[in-house]
Amino acid sequence: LTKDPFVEAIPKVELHVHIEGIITPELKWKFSQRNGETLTHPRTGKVFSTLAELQASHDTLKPPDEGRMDNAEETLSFFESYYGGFEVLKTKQDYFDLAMDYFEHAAKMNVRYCEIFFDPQGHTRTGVKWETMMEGIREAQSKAEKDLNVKSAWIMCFLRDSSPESAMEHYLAALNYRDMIVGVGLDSNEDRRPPKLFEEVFARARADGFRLTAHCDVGKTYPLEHIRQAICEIGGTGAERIDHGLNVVESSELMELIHHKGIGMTICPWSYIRHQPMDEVFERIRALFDKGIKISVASDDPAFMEDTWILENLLVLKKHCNFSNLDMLKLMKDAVDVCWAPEGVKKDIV
Ligand code: ES4
Ligand code: ZN
Repeated sequence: LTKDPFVEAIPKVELHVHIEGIITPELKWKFSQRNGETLTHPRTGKVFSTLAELQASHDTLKPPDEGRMDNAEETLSFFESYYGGFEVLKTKQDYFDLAMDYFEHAAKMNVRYCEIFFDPQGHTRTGVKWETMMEGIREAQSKAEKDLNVKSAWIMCFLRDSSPESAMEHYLAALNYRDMIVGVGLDSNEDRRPPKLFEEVFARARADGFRLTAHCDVGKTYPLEHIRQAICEIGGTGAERIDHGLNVVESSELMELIHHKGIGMTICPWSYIRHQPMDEVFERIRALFDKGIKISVASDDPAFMEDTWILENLLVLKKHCNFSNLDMLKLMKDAVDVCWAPEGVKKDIV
């Protein structure tokens, strides 16, 4: 990707990035060394005795044409590796450093405001206390605002492959930190887990003043019915944004609804290129844009997508959708429109 001073300079809003998607092998190594923990392969139990070994294991997540070893025993699925990585986070300092790593990257790319996903259920199950996690990320958030001019809010995601009861329990616990949290979402494995399963917690969150979003159709194709529930039903009248959901282009009815309701779609090109043909990905994104749907481009999990941040996602999109500088500005303006910052903050971004 060639350098693009115009895109670099645009003040940015990032609305789809997982704090746990920042965990690189380098950060894992740093935290485990600092905490005196041994890192082991989750399947084989083999101890990683060097950073290079850990990096090699992480590399197995790359798409098959990039040297993936097809050794079934050693090759972890994306979710195994991703959620397994939470194990390295033990202390408030770990959470602080992780969040600062994101904020420092964000500041360099002129991100002025971001909404960052976190998956509390993935952390409580490793035995981490809410306070450790929340106070660590809270301190990083304050420091980023003060020293880096990056403002932020958090979106708590429920693991859709866990139970609705667990989601509700975590929702209630998170209310102690509600000043930090702007919305709730749904992530992890979508297989046979439609959004309506979580209606109780979505309805409660909406009644309590949280904004709603949900991941749809990540990586694989899931039923359009999941998107329909997300945009029409959850929380009573449907979510205000959807995360991914590129397969809506197969339904003119859903496209119409998203457009009509002014629902924002967060789009993370590098996440799709891993699984789908380039042409198809960019044709689909182009179709959403041409329809006038509000798109917000973001990075999803930079550590798992060969170090691609919001800037690289914007650049690959510009190139393959043939977007002009003006189109790129339109994308950023739409991101501001669909973000959940207070009006005063929105005015400062643009
Ligand atoms: C995720 Cl469904 C999904 N895809 C990619 N990254 C994720 N992080 C949490 N859920
Ligand atoms: Zn995501």
